[in-house]
Amino acid sequence: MHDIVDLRSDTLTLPTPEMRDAMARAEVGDDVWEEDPTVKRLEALAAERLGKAAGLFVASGTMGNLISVVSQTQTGQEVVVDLDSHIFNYEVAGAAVVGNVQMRPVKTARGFLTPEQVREALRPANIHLPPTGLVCIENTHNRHGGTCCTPEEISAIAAVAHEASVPVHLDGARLFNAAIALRRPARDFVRDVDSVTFCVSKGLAAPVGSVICGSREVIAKARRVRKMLGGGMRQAGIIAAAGIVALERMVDRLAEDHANARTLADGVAKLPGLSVDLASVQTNIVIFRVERGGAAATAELVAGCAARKVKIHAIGPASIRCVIHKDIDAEDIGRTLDAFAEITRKW
Ligand code: TLP
Repeated sequence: MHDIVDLRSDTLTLPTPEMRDAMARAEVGDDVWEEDPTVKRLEALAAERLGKAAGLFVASGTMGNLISVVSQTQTGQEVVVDLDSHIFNYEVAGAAVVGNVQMRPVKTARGFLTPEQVREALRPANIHLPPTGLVCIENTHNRHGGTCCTPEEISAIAAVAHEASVPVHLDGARLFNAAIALRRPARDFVRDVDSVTFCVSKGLAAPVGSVICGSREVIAKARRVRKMLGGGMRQAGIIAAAGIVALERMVDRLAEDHANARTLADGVAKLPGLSVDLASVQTNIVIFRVERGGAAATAELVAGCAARKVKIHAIGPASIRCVIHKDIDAEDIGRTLDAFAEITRKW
C-alpha cells in the first residue's frame, strides 16, 4: 500500500535500494573515451541478453530510437512506422528534424504492421519516390495498451524488409514485458532486427537510460550519432550501475505487474460507464474508455481520483491509460477500483 497510487506511467518507478547501493559503489571512467567499466558491463550484458554483438547506453528511449533511425538512414529516405507508434506520435518529430527522413505511417489493426503492409509500403525504384530507408516496429505497443507481437511476427516483417535490403528497428521500450508475457526469451524477439532499443527506466525501475543493441557496425555508427546529439556521457557508470540491477533483478517480477493489470482491467470491466477491451490487456498497461459524459466525465474521473491520491492520465477525450509497475501493489489496485466505483456511481 502506497500513500499515492501513481498509475500515470511506469517511467515513474523509483530506483530500488539495491540500485542506489550499486550506483554509490559503481566503478567509473570517461565513457566518451570508452573507459567506463560499468557502462561497458551494462552494454555487454544487454547485448548478451538480446543475442546481439554490441550495445550502446543512451539517455532515453527517445534518444535510442532517434539514434537508431539517424544511423541507419540517409537524408530524404522514408521510414515505415505504424500510425499509433511512439516514434511517430511522441518523439517530437525528431526523425524528421534531425534525421531528415519522412515518416510513412501505416494504419494497423493491433499496432503491428503485417508483412503484407510492409510489402505495400516499401517504395519501388522511381525518380518521384523517396526510397524506403527503415521499417520500425514497437513491442510492446504503448498506444494499443501494452499488446505484444510474437518473435515469429517480427521475423516475418523483417524478412520482407530485408528482401528489399531495408533494415528494421524495434522500439522495445517494454520488450521485457513482452518476453515475460509470452514466456519467450527476449533474444527471440530481436533475432532478425538490425537494431533494438529497450528502456531500463520504465518497468525495470532504473532512474535513467536505455540500451541500443545491434551488430558492431550498427553500434559503431550509433556511437558517433550519440556523440553528435550531445549524448556522449562521461562517468555514466553511476547510472549504468542501476541499469545492471534492472536487467539482473527486475525482469522476472514484471509478471506481478501483469497480474495486477489484469485485476484492474477485470474490475474496470464490471463498472457501468467504463469499458475495456480485455483482450488488449496483455502486459502492464490498461487503457479503458469512459462511455458516458465525454471529456467532462473523463476529467471528473481524473480529478476525483487525484482527490483520493490516485493519479491517472487521460490519453484522449474519453480514454484513460493506467500503467502498472513495481511501486503499485494489489492493495493499490483495490483502492483504485474503489475510487473508480465511487466516482462512476453518480453517473
Ligand atoms: N513512453 C512514455 C511517454 O513518452 C508517453 C510513457 O509514459 O509511456 N517507446 C515507447 C514505446 C515508449 O512508451 C516510450 C516512453 C519511449 C519509446 C520513449 O522513452 P523515453 O521516455 O525514455 O524517452
